[in-house]
Amino acid sequence: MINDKKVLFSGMQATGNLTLGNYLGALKNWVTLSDEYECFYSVVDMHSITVRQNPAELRKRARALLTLYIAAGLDPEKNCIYYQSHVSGHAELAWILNCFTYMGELNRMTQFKDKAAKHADNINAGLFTYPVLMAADILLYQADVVPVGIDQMQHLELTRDIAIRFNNIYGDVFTVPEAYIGKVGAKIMSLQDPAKKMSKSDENPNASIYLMDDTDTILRKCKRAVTDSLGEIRYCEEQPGIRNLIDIYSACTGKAPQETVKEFEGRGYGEFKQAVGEAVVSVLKPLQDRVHQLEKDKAYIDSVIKNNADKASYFAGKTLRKVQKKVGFPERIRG
Ligand code: ATP
Ligand code: LTN
Repeated sequence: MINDKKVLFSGMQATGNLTLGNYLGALKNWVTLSDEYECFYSVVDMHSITVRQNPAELRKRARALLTLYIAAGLDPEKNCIYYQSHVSGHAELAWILNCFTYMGELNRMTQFKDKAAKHADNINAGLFTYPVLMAADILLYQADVVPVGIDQMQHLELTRDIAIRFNNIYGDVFTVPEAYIGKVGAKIMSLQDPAKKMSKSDENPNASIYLMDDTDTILRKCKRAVTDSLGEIRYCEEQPGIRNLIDIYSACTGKAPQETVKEFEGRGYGEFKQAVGEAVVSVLKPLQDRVHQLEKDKAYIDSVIKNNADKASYFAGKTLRKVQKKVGFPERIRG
């Protein structure tokens, strides 16, 4: 608990351009949760280097992501928005937790298997221990809840196992975190293949709506979305393309899927796709305007980066010192 509130931790990697899926499935939920919890939202740049990055590009994307957190409505006075690499405690705790994690556990991680297959020329130890760094992120702040997509559940289960294992040896050191899976927009699918999730690493740019796409591009991508030949707007498994568009429209307008179905009863796909595009624009345009506004204020963003890194370091340091003592590291002599 911090300030009588439960603690929430989440993070995103600054790799690729963020999609509507990232916004509706993650960022938007974060904003809703930010009143109820004491929140830490990190730009997890240390995770990013598990695959090769262009340094200038990574720096640029990391700043853009941090700016986007604020533009999406996370108040940096209330939420700790910071770069993971600015708080050395993440790496320090990750090392200790590495010694409490088994090779067999890490070998079972499906994300590792996927990424190792994708980057066969660079299967580095960091990629293998990626979930341990993620566990360190979460446990360092004694987080109670962690909003994540379903794809990250396996990593969260591992985090819980590591925390419980550590607590069993040393007493109650870590809070054992729970996952929080949002309902609305939980899984936005690709516009070109509704069997696949919309993903920022998709090679086909028409498959995803990027958060910084302009109005014409958004409308065009929605118009070209793959649907079916049934010609009826229904929310069902047999029409995954239409179902996905209903999900997008509903998430953008705040309506329930059934309400959306009623609204478009008897109308054609062309008209519906246009409405979906407009609903997306009505959400993304103000977000983009805020991003551009914030980008102009370099000093403000710099102050957020500094102040929040200090705040995160303070809380991280508390846990880290406790853990170091428990495992038997000699106390530092100060003064
Ligand atoms: P990549 O393609 O690089 O794997 P990604 O687009 O899948 O990236 P992540 O960085 O893995 O995104 O995820 C960031 C957050 O956004 C996670 O909480 C994840 O669950 C959520 N998210 C990603 N894609 C979607 C989607 N299509 N629908 C809903 N939520 C999503
Ligand atoms: N692995 C996550 C990003 C991530 C994260 C975290 C999410 C790193 N550390 C801690 C929640 C909590 C991803 O790829 N989406």
